[in-house]
Parts: sequence; C-alpha cells; structure tokens
Amino acid sequence: MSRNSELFERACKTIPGGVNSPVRAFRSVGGAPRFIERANGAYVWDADGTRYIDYVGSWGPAILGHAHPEVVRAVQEAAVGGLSFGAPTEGEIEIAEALVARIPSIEKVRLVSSGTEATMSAIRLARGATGRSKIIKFEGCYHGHADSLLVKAGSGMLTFGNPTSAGVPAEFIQHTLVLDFNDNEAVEAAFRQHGAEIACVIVEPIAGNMNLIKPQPGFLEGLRSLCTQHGALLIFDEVMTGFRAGPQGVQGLTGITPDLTTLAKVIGGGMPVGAFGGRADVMEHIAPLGAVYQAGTLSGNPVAVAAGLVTLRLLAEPGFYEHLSEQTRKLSEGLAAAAKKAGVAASTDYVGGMFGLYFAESVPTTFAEVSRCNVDHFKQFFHEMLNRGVYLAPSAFEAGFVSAAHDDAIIDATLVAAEEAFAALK
Ligand code: KE4
Repeated sequence: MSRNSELFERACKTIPGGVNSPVRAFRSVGGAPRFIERANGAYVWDADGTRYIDYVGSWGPAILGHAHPEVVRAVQEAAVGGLSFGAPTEGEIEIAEALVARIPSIEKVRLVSSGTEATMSAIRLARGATGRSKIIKFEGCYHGHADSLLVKAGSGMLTFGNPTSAGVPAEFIQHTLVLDFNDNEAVEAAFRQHGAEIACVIVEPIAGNMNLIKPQPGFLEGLRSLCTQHGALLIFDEVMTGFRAGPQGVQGLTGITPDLTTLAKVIGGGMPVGAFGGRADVMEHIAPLGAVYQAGTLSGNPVAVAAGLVTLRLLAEPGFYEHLSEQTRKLSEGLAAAAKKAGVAASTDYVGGMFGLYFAESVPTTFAEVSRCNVDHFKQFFHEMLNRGVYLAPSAFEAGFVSAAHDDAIIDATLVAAEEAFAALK
C-alpha cells in the first residue's frame, strides 16, 4: 500500500473524511488524496516521494510559487519575535496601507483569518449599515461556509451535488436570494420585487468555484447600477481573484467599483490572512467604531502578516503580472490545442494567473452550462495527468492556478502530459 493510502486510512480514523476541507478528499474524482510532504516553486512532493507540477497552489495563495525564500525568511524572522500578541502591531498598519494603496475602492480595511470570515463579516456589515436583511448571491458562486451563504454554493458543495448544506435552518437562509450568474434580468426582477429590503449583492466578479466563469458584458455593470439605484451595497468577493486575476483584482480589470471587497488567499501568501474593506462610511459601522460587531483572536497575526507583506511587495515588481498572464495563456491555449489534436471536446479560458478547463465544446458562461460539462472525462483526465506527475484541482468545478515559478519548461512538460492524457480518454 502506498504511504498516501496508509496516511489516508489513518487520517479517516480521527478526521471526518480524512481531510480538513472536503474538496481535498478526492471524493469527486476517486482514489486516495495525495498527502503533500513538501513543496517548492511549481512543485509538490507527496508522501511516496512523487513529484507533481502543482496547479492547485493551495487554491490560490501560492502565486509566487511554493516556499519562496523571501517569504519563508520573513515568516522565520517574525516567528522568533513571538507568534501572536492579541494586540495591534505595526505590520497590520503596513498591510492595511498596502491594500488601501493598491485597491482604490478600499478606503478602510479590517483583517481576519480566512475568506469565510471576510465574507461573513462583510454580509453582517452590509446588513448593519443598511438596516436591511435580504442578500443576493449567485448559484455556483462560493463565498465560504457561513450559514447564510451556504445556499447552492459552488466549490466543494457543488462537487458533492448538495447545493444546500445540512445544519442550516431555513430561517437562516430565508433572506438569501440565489440567482443565476450572468442573468441581469433575474437581478432586475429581484430588485423590482425586494429592492427596499436588499442589503447587498455578493458576487465573485469572475467566478472560480464553478470552474472559471467570466461575467458577460453588462453583468457586473448591471449589478453596480441596480445596487446604486436601490441603496444596496455591491460586494465583490475577490478572495480568489484579488491579486490573482490582476494587480487590482477584477475591479482593476473592469473599472467597476464595489462598495465592499473581500480578500484572502494571495494576501497571506499561504498563511491565514483574510480581509474585508471598502467605503469608509460603510466600514465605520464596524466595532469598536460602530454597532456591527466583528472580532478575531488571530486577526492580523504578525507571522501571517509578515508573509502577506512580502508577497504583496514581490507582486508589485515590474512585469510580474505580464509574465504570469503569459504563462497562463501558454498553458490555456496549449491545453485547448492538445484536446483538439486528440479529438476531445474540451475548451479553456484564463485570466491573469487562473485558468479553466471545461470538457465541453465551448467555454461555459452560466452555471447550467458548466453543469453540462463531461465530468466523467474530467475524472479520467485528472487521473491520467496525476499519473504523469501533474496535480490538477481534484474537482471539475474548480479553477486552476499558475504561479510565477511555472516557467516554459514546466508548461511544456504539462502539455506533453496533456496530449497523452487526452489521447487516453475513453
Ligand atoms: P476560505 O474560508 O476557504 O479561506 O475562503 C472561502 C472562499 C471565499 N470566497 C471565495 C471566492 C473562495 O474561492 C473561497 C474558498 N475557495 C475554495 C477553493 N475554491 C477553498 C478550497 C477549500 O474549500 O478547501
């Protein structure tokens, strides 16, 4: 038995499903998850010592490549000064100033320790600031596992085909309206019916939890104008796209300004950092200034902030995003060409350092379309690639991630494996 299987069997004795986050369990692709022992640059090594080219990148944070020496050094230096104080530190000011400087819509920002905390807090803030209860989200978009958002969520939820989580009382989600991504008419109708009750619209401005699905022209613009018209707040959940889709996330690519933004993943560089921020007049409703309570023992943790600060500094180096996007383009176009050569119905898309691979003739634009992709082909392809040393996201409903460490040789090696993997599909 491989060490991965041994470890998985042992893990299942004490950890539900053997994992600390469901999507890691390989339940939607089958087989035993790979227990990662170490990572460096574009590579991870599993418990059997097998090396893989990594396109999960810890689900987004590893944008520099794993174990970047300057990030590791910053963590080591911060750690020797103490791991956590439960008191303010200068580092928290520095990262807040960096986020405010980099993302124009963020005038004030609060740090938390995960994307879920960021979105949960942003929703509570929107409700507190507007005095309204209803929220709009979109099917297939995943915003973490806060109760009011676990309604037809994407990511792991979608993978399990269980669009609504057990344990969430109907009362907790009665105010959550779930609409179709890219359906402006549905949003207009919802505002016509509930406009004065809607506190906010929360959206992944480029969806990455039902695979990568881009907004159609006019979709985000429509959300912005409807929120403005009805006094609702527009929340861009950029936990995944922030500093990943581009240097200012999707709001920087589209010029559409949300009232609040949620961030995590990249801003911690692999350590637990999340954040929510936006208009100062809205953020000032947050305790201790205002009446909307929010707190966290490890919020702004000095070691995590040290990793985030160095990561953000390195991302700001000239040409970083041009290089990252170019590598992702090569991968995306190469995968499409390899599928075509093998006569497999597959398409790809990408933005910045993230990409989508769909087993469908054309790139999906809605949750319904992405749900019709050939998941069986994906499962086969996933394992054909894994057996060739390429580690893709273990779910047909996840985006893939490229790092600055994915050089031409690594992309080329990936595409050689892909040609063989596509050819092997039945
Ligand atoms: P976390 O609580 O997992 O840090 O963030 C939740 C979250 C919020 N918003 C968006 C847009 C997200 O993508 C996420 C988390 N993303 C998934 C991957 N698709 C995390 C992977 C996992 O659940 O293990």
